Order: sequence, then structure tokens, then C-alpha cells
Amino acid sequence: MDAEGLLADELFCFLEARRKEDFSYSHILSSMCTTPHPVAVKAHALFMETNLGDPGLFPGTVSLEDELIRWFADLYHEPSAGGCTTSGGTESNIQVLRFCKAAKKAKNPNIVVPASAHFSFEKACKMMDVEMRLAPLDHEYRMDVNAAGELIDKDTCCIVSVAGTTEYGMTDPIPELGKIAGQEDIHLHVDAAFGGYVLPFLKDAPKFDFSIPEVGSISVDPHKMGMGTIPSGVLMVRDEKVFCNLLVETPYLTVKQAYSLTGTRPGASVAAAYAVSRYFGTKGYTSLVTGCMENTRRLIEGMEAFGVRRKVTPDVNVATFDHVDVPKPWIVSYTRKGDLRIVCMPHVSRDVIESFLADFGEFHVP
Ligand code: 0PR
Repeated sequence: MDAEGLLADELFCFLEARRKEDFSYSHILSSMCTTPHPVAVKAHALFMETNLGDPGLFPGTVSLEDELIRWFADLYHEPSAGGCTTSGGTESNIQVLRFCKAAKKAKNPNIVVPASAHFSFEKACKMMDVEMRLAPLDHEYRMDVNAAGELIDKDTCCIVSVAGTTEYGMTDPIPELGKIAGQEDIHLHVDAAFGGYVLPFLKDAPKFDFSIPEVGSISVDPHKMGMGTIPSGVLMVRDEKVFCNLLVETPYLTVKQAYSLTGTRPGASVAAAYAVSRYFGTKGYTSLVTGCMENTRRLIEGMEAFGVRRKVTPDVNVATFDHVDVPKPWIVSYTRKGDLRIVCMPHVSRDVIESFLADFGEFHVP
């Protein structure tokens, strides 16, 4: 630690150099995040110092959080749904497990998740000493409903389904899982961290939202396909009473009780998510998502023309292929099974896809 502070110019010169060491999104094909929309960046800056952890001090910011929740309630076909913002999919999933475990009061609680579930459920289960039962997937990487049914018992406090899986971009058969959840009176959570900003804007997309009567909660992340700023998640619940079991006393704050996991919470990324939703409207998101899906189809068609087979036709903009290497400087990822995975985020434009395909075509020896 230096005794003397640095001059701002000198400091920013250093910071800019460090920032240049980061990869730029222009060649990143592996990420579920993207460059935030300029409207989100401007709103984020405007609300930089706001803290939703002490809501009475920031009623204006709180009203934006409320309106964002209302926007999702309408989008997900349950105008009376409630919810709250979080730091992202991991925190949302942890909160779901917290309220499901508290409500069930089982001695050895368990949850049933598809084998495709995001690793945040493993973290949540380990934190809360909940058993995680993995349901196998069908040939299209969707949760096998019958197998899930067989894993359920009297101590099951939650069935998890995914709308837009991290690795293969698939959506589980949520209406069918709803039937089981309803029969057994078990909470059904939909992890739509990625797909929650995609599926509502696509024609003929699989159903995943509150129009399925048994769906109890849905998580969705503005910092993924919402084009918001990091960190930004939303946890929607059909009935806000689920949060009651999580309330703690907060005597010296402007509100006397809280159920959120974190204390100090950014208002900036909430304002950013709200701002993009108003700026885009459903038409804006429809055109954004339609473009990403067209690019996904073009990538799949282009790769297949080189003899690299798709693993599956995805429900959202995540394309997967038989394992092949790709040329530098492209950054891709591989699934747990070793399949090539490319996420066609908004920064992965048609030009980017064409340029990747051209490089791949030169590099690839069939
Ligand atoms: N649920 C699903 C379906 C997800 O895909 C993810 C993250 C989460 C929950 C957890 O969300 P948070 O990371 O916001 O807590 N999926 C990506 C992943 O872990 C996130 C990601 C983003 C990874 C950008 C890499 C990256 O460069 O694979």
C-alpha cells in the first residue's frame, strides 16, 4: 500500500492497460453475458449510489424494482405474481431452495433437478444440507418426466426445471412436470435465467411460465439476454407468501424486516434492467431474439455444411456440435460431455458468425 495517493490520470492509464488485457466480446462465443445496451449503462450510472438494502432511503429506485416485477408478471401471464431482484441466477436459485426447505420442514429434505441443471443448485444444496437428486435426460437433453417422478418422495421440497439449459439450450417438459408437482403438492421452480428473456418473444416456443398452473417460481437474468448490467437477476413467485419464512428483523433500517439474501443491494443494475425493458418494449426484444435465433440457425447450417453435426436443435440461442477444435482467436466452450458449445448472444452478430465460419472452414480438416 502506497502512502501517497496516485494522480487520477496516472491511475486511469494503469487501469486502462489492465482492462486491455481482458478479452473483448468481439471474439467471445462462450458467454451468456454480453455488452450491456447503452441505455442500461446510462441508467446504471444515474443510480450508481442507490442501495435497495435500505429501501426507505431510495423510494424512487424501489418503484423501478416494483415496476420491473410487474413487467415480468404480465410477460409471464400472472399479473398478481410477485418477486424481487437478486444478483443473478445463482442467488435466485439459492433463495428458492431456502424457502422450499423452510416450508417443507422435512428432516432430510431433497430436491429433484434435471441432470442439465446449472451448478448453482449443487452450491445451494451443499450450503443448505439438502440432497440433490439428478433426473436423467431424454435423447433431446430434456428432463425425463417419468424418471423425475420416480425420484420424488415425501421429503421432496422442490422440483426444478430449466427453460433454456446452460449447455444445450433446451427446455424441460414443464407442463408435464407441473402435473406431477400438482399431484404431490411440491413446489415447481423454473430456472429461466437464460430463456426467460428469449422464449416469451419467440413463436411456437415451449411453455414455461405461470400459464402452467403448478409453476410456483421463475428466475430470469437481465444480465444475460436482457442486455442489462451485471449483477442483475429477478426471482418471480406466484405467491409472495413463500418469502414469509425467510423474514428476519432489521431493526435499524428504514424497513423492519427483510427476506433478501444479500444486505446492501445495487439499485443501479435494477434501474438498468428497468430502463432496457422500457426502451425495447416487447417489440424490441422480439426483434433482438429473432435475430439471435436466425444467427443460431445460420451457424448450425454453416457448421453442418463443413460436416460438423449439431447435437440437437435448440429452443434458445445456444448451438452445440460434435467435438471439434476451433481456430484462434475464437473463444468457445465445451459441455460436460465434450460437445462444442456456442452461445449466439446479441454481440455474436451475423457478421461475427460469417467471420467465424470463414475462419473455421480454413482451419477445419474433415
Ligand atoms: N441458471 C442457468 C440456466 C444458467 O445458465 C446460469 C448461468 C445460472 C443459473 C447462474 O447464473 P449466474 O451466473 O448469474 O449466477 N449460466 C452461465 C454459466 O455458468 C453464466 C456465464 C456467463 C458463464 C458468462 C460464463 C460466462 O462467460 O455457464
